[in-house]
Amino acid sequence: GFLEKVMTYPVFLEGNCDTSFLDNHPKLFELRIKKDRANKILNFIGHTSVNGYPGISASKALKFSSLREPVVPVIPYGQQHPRGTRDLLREKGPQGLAEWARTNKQLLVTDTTMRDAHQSLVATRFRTFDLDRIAEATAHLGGSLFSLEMWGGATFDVSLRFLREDPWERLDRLRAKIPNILFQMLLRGSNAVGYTNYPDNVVQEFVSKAAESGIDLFRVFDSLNWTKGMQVAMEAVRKSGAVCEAAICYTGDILDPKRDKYPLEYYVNMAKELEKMGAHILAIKDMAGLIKPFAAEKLIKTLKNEIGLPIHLHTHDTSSNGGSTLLMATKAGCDIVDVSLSSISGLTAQPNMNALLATLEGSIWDPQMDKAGLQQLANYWETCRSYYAPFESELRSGTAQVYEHEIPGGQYSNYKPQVEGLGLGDRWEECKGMYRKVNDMFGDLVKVTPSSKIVGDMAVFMVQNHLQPEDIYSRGEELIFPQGVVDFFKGMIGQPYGGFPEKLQKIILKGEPPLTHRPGELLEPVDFSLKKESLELKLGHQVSERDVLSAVLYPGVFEEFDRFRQEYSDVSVLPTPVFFYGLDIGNEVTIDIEAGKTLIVKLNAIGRVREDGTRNVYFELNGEPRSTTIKDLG
Ligand code: 3PY
Ligand code: ZN
Repeated sequence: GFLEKVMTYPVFLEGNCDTSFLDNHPKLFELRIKKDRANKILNFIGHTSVNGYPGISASKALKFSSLREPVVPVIPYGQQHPRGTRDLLREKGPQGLAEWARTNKQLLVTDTTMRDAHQSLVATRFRTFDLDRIAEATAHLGGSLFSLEMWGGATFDVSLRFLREDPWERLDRLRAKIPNILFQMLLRGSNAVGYTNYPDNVVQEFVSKAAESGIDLFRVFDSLNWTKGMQVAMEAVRKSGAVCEAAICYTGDILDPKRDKYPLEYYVNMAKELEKMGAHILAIKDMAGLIKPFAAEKLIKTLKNEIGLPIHLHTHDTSSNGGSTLLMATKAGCDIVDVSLSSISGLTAQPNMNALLATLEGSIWDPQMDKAGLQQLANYWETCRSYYAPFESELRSGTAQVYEHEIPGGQYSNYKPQVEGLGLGDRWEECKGMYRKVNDMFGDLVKVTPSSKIVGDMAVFMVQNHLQPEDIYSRGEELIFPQGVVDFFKGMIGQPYGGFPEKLQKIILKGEPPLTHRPGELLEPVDFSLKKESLELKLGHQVSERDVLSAVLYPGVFEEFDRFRQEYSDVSVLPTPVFFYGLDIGNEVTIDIEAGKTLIVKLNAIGRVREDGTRNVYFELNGEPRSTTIKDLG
């Protein structure tokens, strides 16, 4: 029974059981629910088989039977994990690790396959199922990676809202299988993993829980490069004992004298400030892939002379110049670079890891990694990527047009469907052009989540309403602007470098006074215990402290996720092909709902629609007939 379960629970046995023990391990309460777990899963499969998956149109949906199983590299049973950077962090601490990275001659490599690369190619849709299955092999074959970026950015939002899985559980599952490599996340400063400023204590609590749950390195940025918006997060990271990597977002072109708002000195000054603020590592976050190869060389060389921190370069390959950029940066003394496994690289994602390693072979920078092993990992992802085809953008090759529109890689794969969803698909070129016009109108901004989303929303609004910049100035008073745009001009995500364009600010705020303080100073702190009580009351069951954080960060979204989980149980156990596309008659799938408990599900028939819009779906579950009734939404 319950007691026995508690007494044999690993965390309990380790003695980590103060009063929050039961709150933090809701798995102990799962006994009751387990019985109808299979029914819930069948309901979900029936529903998806009949209605498809929300957000995937019937014309884009794939067939379960056309998708292959990936080959998971076999790691000999009992083989020890290679010693990795996480062991080094434990031994040396964040400062010592940073010093090691700075003085180490070989180039260090971060793999973004599990976060930014899929955010940028397939709108962050990679599921825990596919990540989990390759985790063990990644720990072994990628054992000499500097870090794995596997959390943060849009993963939180997309997991809860779209994939209906708990991002914290993803972290737990990967952490359990990858104990040796640093886990890195992207943190949007005061916007945490959301799109708006949160109260300071929310950012602090989030960082503390994320570190406790296994994040070793936080890349902190502010979407306007406003260092005041990074301070609370950076201090929280340092306090947690994790590595504090502070990022400068790169925009414009330091080699173009006409783009003089962000010259070389701008970046040097900000780097010095971040060093003073306590960064262990400095990141250059080139979210749109705008840093050209010679610019990277110049910037890295200068920064290496001006500051004493190791430098971590992040870029996107949208132009297809990414490989050249990384090579020039490496020659200039860059310490760490972001790349992704070949099959999930290029285009709006990171440059190709396997190709970069081949380039460096035999040079003084050669990280001497397991190339054959990394190829196996790439092969695994090549198969998995096919499951996510409906989320691919139609970009087929690199494009120098990115130097014009400046759309971040992580936004591109969302912006395109956003534009299509509004019926503006045939005006895509116009939308990209308007994005740049809005940027210039807003005073040439750093564009990265959430400032990039504001520019995108304004551009779409203008295209939709057939407006040009001059119309905004002449008839702005009568227009109702998107709320995000109004909030931005109010100062709700901070202050842009060089200030707001005043005339436009007056028009958009319609006389309301803007904020000049840091929003976090004005936002009421969240009372977490009160929030926990009200959430439990609302949901009718116990929640963990991590659930409370999810609910605070994503109000409404978390509650809906929870309702979904009550109705269908934990769907992260489903293989991706059945999760997105359901089954056709005669298809069979094997589902491990937990260790030692397997469901073999075969779809036998789908009944006719009845008067009330429902249908019966007939399955075979582990050889026994089962049926379920679902609502036909078509
Ligand atoms: C994010 O904030 O999600 C990003 O990837 C920014 O580049
Ligand atoms: Zn990025």
